Amino acid sequence: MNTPEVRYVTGACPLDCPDTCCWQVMVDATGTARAMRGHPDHPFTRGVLCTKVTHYLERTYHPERVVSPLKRVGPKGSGQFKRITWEEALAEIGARLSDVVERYGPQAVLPYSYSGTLGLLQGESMDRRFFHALGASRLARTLCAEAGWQGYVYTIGATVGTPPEDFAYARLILLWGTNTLTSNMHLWPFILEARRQGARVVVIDPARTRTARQAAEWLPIMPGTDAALALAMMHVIVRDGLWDEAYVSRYTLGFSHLRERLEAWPPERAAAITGLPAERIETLAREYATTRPAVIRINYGMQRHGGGGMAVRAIAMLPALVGAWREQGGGVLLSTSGAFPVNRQALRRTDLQPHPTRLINAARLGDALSLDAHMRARAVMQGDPHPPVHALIVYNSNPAVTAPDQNAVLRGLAREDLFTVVLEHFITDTALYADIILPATTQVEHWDLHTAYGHYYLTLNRPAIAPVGESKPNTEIFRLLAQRLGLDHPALRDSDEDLIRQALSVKHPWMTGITYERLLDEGFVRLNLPDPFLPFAEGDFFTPSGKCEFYSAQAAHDGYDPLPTFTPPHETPLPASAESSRASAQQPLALLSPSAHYYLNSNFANVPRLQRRQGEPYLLLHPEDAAARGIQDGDWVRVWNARGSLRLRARVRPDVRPGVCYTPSIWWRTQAADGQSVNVLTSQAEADMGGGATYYDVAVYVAPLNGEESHARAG
Ligand SMILES: Nc1nc2c(c(=O)[nH]1)N[C@H]1C(S)=C(S)[C@@H](COP(=O)(O)OP(=O)(O)OC[C@H]3O[C@@H](n4cnc5c(=O)[nH]c(N)nc54)[C@H](O)[C@@H]3O)O[C@H]1N2
Ligand SMILES: Nc1nc2c(c(=O)[nH]1)N[C@H]1C(S)=C(S)[C@@H](COP(=O)(O)OP(=O)(O)OC[C@H]3O[C@@H](n4cnc5c(=O)[nH]c(N)nc54)[C@H](O)[C@@H]3O)O[C@H]1N2
Ligand code: SF4
Ligand SMILES: [Mo]
Repeated sequence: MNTPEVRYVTGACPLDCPDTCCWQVMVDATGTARAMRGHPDHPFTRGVLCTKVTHYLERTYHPERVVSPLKRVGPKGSGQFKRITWEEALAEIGARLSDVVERYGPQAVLPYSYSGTLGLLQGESMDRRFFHALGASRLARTLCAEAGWQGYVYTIGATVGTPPEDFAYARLILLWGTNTLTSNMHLWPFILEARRQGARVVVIDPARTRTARQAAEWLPIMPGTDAALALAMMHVIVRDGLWDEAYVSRYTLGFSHLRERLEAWPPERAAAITGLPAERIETLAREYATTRPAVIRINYGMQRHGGGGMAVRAIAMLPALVGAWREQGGGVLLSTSGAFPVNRQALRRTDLQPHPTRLINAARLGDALSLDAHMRARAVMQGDPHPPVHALIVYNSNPAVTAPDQNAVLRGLAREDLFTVVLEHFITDTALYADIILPATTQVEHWDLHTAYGHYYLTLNRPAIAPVGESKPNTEIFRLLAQRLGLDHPALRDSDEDLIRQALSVKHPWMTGITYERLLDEGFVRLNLPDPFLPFAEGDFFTPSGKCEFYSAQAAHDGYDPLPTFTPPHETPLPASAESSRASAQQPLALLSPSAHYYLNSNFANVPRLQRRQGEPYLLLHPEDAAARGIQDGDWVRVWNARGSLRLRARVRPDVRPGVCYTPSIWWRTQAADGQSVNVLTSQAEADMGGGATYYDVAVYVAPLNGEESHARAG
């Protein structure tokens, strides 16, 4: 394929997506990247990239790309910056950070990063070392997955699940709170293969997503109630003797306790909570217990609720109860991330901390940036609310639009006494508040190493082109900052190649034979797992007992119910009140703001081609809810609660269950006529486990834009 004019460079898609595609970048003789394609030999990518990333180079070569350091010259948020040199930028950051450290102590410095890249190097190596050596506050990265991760771990022990390729063998597939065609599209061919062999696909989602439209059946569950459904399914399975006695007795813990608990969960009870008919819960349970192999795909969307951790904990029990783990193509998949035994400690070097510093919850950035100690205390998970945050360093994240309770976040970012540095590709809504913006490289310009959370391959990302403008990789920027601040530990000077080798330096059977040299040669490598990989066919769970834990002593120790239970959502009005919402415009609706098809969180929202594909932001409403509020399809509506207010165009369709409204996310604030984006409505409240964010557990009021004054402005 390679001609002298054109070469193909292998890399990895860095985005926060379960598919972690292996890509090839076509580079011409001038060193310019021309096109992207999926690696044809990668067994999960199979030669295809999603529409978004096919146009990744339109981000790299975007006319608005930040190509040099910038210094703010107007008020925060005004967007007035002037170009400065790297030397000037580093000198200023060095002086300002040293001043903050001297006056308030190093914990007044808060690093804030999230999932702009999932690369081990650019996301969790030299950055962490720098902040650890400085003694800065630590960040609990809780925006996406924390609650469900914890719930899954109580039951299974680690985030390991059914290999995605094995979905092809399943005969029943429950897509439970996941929009596969949008957020995990490379799983779809395996689902189609299963369907050709007669598999039935059932989608459990409050919205009739593009995935639900392709399924045999859509079960429009009320958000935040999945644990009740799982408990009732288990009730039916046990009541009707459909459980796998041999599997349960050998490989699970606490069945007798579970059985007792399930007595309280007849389908009628779950029906009242979930809004699904009791008969359908019965038949679903029986279908699930009697179809082999049966697989469940849950993803992280469904756990961004007050009870999200418990919901995942309960669902993750189902395959053990019916023995689904025995078969290839049976089981459950939340994430595969727990299977990668890479040496994260070697990358992050927590040992460089002078002492364990305080831990701040990313989902409470608004509170964390407050000068009010009581508010700040809510954000501090470990340690002291003092001192306030006086310096904020943001990279791989755009919290001005992605973090919950946006107005609280913006109040913090607008503090003139807060010194803010943002490492970015663009002047995002967050970078608008920076004192200094540093130009970061994109994935085609730097090295990285990638695990995955939707398959079992490691991928090496090679730079395909030279850095655009004066941009530098995050790793290099933190090396330079360490130098500037006089931090002289040798670990702060390791090269990117050193970092890759350190990440791979681990003795584990699943890593046997996986070396840097082999990755350079092959681009991607499957973990050294058995083939086929049936992780729990014979028990071997990663829990303390080695069994699937229906009863978890660890959960009890951590202050949770040791058995599965239903933890109600914080705000989502449950069906009883949703009924009345149909009668009264005064009643709140549950708001969901899941993944937009052509954006990835807030990435690509500034790429014109993808903006055109995605269209305008809108609010999907059920016709009954729209009628009760006098809203017609196409009307402008106001959506509000005590935290904020937003204008959206109504789309009235029976594609969402009554009592729920739905807006894909995330647009930038600066793109909206009213300067507002969806997270003005979401809350900083935490899920039941792990301090996880609760983006989809939100009550809102909706009214036609002109008639709004006639409605009570309830809080
Ligand atoms: N195109 C695209 N792909 C993406 C992303 C993107 O923004 N755009 N985001 C990426 C990221 S960061 C992540 S974490 C993953 C997330 O992957 P997913 O979890 O699959 O995606 P979400 O859109 O968050 O949520 C999936 C579905 O959950 C439903 N849902 C919400 N609450 C509940 C509930 O309580 N119960 C049930 N049963 N369903 C519920 C929503 O209606 C939505 O259709 O996707 C990744 N992929
Ligand atoms: N309402 C609502 N809010 C949500 C969600 C939702 O579904 N609804 N989803 C939530 C979820 S699942 C997640 S994961 C979070 C994501 O939250 P964020 O991680 O804040 O979201 P992104 O939009 O991906 O922003 C990443 C930024 O990192 C930058 N970036 C990318 N690569 C690099 C790099 O190599 N170096 C540097 N310096 N910068 C880089 C990108 O330009 C981008 O601006 O958002 C959450 N917010
Ligand atoms: S966003 Fe997901 S589907 Fe698209 S290229 Fe990246 S990993 Fe693949
Ligand atoms: Mo995410």
